[in-house]
Amino acid sequence: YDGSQMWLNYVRVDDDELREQYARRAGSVVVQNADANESYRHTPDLRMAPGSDERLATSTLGAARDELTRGLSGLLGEEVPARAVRGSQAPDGAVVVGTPESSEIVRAHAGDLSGLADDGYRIRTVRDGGTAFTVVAAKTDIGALYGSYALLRRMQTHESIAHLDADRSPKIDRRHLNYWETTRLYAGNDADGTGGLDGESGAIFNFDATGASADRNLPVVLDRYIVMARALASVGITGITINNVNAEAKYLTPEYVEQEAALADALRPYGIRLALSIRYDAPTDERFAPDTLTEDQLDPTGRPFRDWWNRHARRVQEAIPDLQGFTVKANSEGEPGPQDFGHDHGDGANGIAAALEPLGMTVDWRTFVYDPEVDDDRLKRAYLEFNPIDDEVQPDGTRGRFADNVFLQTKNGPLDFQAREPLNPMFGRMENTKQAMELQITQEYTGQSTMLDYLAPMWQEVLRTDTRATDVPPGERLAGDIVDGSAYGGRESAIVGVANLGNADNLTGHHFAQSNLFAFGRLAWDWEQDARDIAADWTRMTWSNDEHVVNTVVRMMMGSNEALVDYQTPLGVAHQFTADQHYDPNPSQFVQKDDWSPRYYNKADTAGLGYDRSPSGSDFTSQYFPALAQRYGTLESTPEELLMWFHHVPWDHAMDNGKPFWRELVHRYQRGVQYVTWMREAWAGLEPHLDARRFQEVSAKLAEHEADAANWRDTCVAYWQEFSDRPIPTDDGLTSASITVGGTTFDGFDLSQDSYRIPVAAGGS
Ligand code: BDP
Repeated sequence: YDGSQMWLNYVRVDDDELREQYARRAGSVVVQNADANESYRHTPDLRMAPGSDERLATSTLGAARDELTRGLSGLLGEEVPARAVRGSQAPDGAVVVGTPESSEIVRAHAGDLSGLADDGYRIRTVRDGGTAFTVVAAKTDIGALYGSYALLRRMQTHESIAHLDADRSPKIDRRHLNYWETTRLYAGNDADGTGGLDGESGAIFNFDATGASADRNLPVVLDRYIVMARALASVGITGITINNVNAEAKYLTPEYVEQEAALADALRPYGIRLALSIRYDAPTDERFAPDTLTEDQLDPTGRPFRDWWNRHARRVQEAIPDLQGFTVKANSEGEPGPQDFGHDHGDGANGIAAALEPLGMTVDWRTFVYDPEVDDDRLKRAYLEFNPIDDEVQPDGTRGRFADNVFLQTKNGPLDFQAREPLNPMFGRMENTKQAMELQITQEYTGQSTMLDYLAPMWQEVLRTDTRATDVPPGERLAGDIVDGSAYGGRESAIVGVANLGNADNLTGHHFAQSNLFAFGRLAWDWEQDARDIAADWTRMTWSNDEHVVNTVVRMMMGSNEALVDYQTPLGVAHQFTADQHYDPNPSQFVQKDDWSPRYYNKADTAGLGYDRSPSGSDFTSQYFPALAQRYGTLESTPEELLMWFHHVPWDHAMDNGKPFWRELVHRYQRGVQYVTWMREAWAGLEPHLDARRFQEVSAKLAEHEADAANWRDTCVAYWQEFSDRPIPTDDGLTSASITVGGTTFDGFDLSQDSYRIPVAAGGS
């Protein structure tokens, strides 16, 4: 098996008793009126590429029916039929899927669905006289599809389906992906230089405008689009912005829009809506001639700008009626924006929002801005620019200038997707504006497609961070409460993941990278779910239900991010990557400008290491609510994991365990590498239980991972030692692990202590 079905690989359940139970409750599929609703396609000649294994769904209920027959046939090891049934009587042992509108059986047997969210679902075992069957019911077709996947997941993970009664609704309304297809900047790691940002082997979508217009043979739909759509729907993803935030205007041209429309048609049955990243100054692009604006017409408060965007959004909407809207990166890393024309982000976002509002579309306006020319500390800029707009009193007395169809899209941490960051202070302190949290699924800074890093524990840590908002008791406003809108009375909410899809056979490059896409969807649906449970589900669905395999793989996954933190960014020293590549360590590097340089972040000197952001330093800490500001404000009260995010730590500073900082630091590097060694060994032991191809591919990655982790340790420790001027610590008597710095090998890590062998996070939680 090559991983190409991701976690939707339906293998026969080997436990006879369980399989028989499944056959009794899910032995046939009934989806009434599955094809009634066929307003799905706008491209008349849409078809799959020749030789495809996948097929185009005709409707959302049709997709549910097809997935269930396919999935159940695989799980039961025999053909499970879809049956046509009229009336409200379900056949014994069937799975019945639908809404009260589409299905008489659902109407008669599913009960009152009013407590469900529009895209929530109910799964229930129904007994009716002598028959028993399983109902998957929802208010909407897409809810019914989500419920179908949830039922399949239960069986893929070998749970009982004999007595089901579950209602599920998502906590976050919009669960969106951003896809960055142009990532050549990070050349170096992968053969083709995509740096793991789009999985491996290039971009997932194959837009080719020349081909399309030349012979009209395109657009065709590729198998991997459908696998992607099925996989994303199975975890409840609602949309995808298909092009990089560093946007190219070509995505708005008719040649591209024609193909985007075909893609949208193919994904629509799965509830996945497209959105586009746009360039703020696209109106001046000559591709749109003669309908172009001049520079001085880019004033976002003016008619020409707003009308232009309205016209062009309308044109795209004609081809893609359910277009979600636009994602905008403005005045960020050299992208054009309203500030180039004397306006702020509020005016800019509102200008585009006004153009989209009549079309029912939204703007996701990113807040990833920084400018070391004006700030001593790059982290401060976003809050300084966005908070006053959020706080501004409006003519009607309310606060906040951002329009209703604007979401500010803010990265989880204040820097840039490091393996560990404190929460971005924007969460909680932007009370009058809708805010989407942006997480990076693709492993740009977390080992790209070489390192095994299960990111869900980190996301969980972020979403469960207490903002310490002043108007509620501690523990009552976690970041997740803000992201899901509940902190603000159920305000419309969104979460965004930067996707890791590519055209590798398994779509993500590293087989384990699939778990991050899976976990993002699951946490986006309900951020209170546990990262460990999600890992267990994924492992069972993807690898095996063998308990030994599940335990080992889950354990590997659960400690993997902490291990990466240990050898890359221990105790809060962030961004030590070689510039423009973001994979290898380079702590001594200075490039081009301060804040692209590792040295800007580590501030290594003979006194210590780390960035002082306390009130006596850059005072970034004061952007948090007072209780958090206080906590991060002193060396003593800052959690050790974040120490160097907020302080320049003296080499001899006493850590919680009594050791001097220097010693603890080196131990962390070593611990991280040892964890990777352990993962490689643990994986090797699973060979008899796994299919050969995937086993080999992961083994090869783990070997590289181990070498690269050791390189991180050795490079960083060697550089820090130039400043600490202290020997590499050893613990007497107990050796077997060693660390090599600058060609010299040091023995002597105390391996008798579990905490050095495997990070604490790996065992219990
Ligand atoms: C950085 C990436 C860069 C992105 C930027 C962003 O290196 O390519 O464009 O984030 O989020 O991490 O805009």
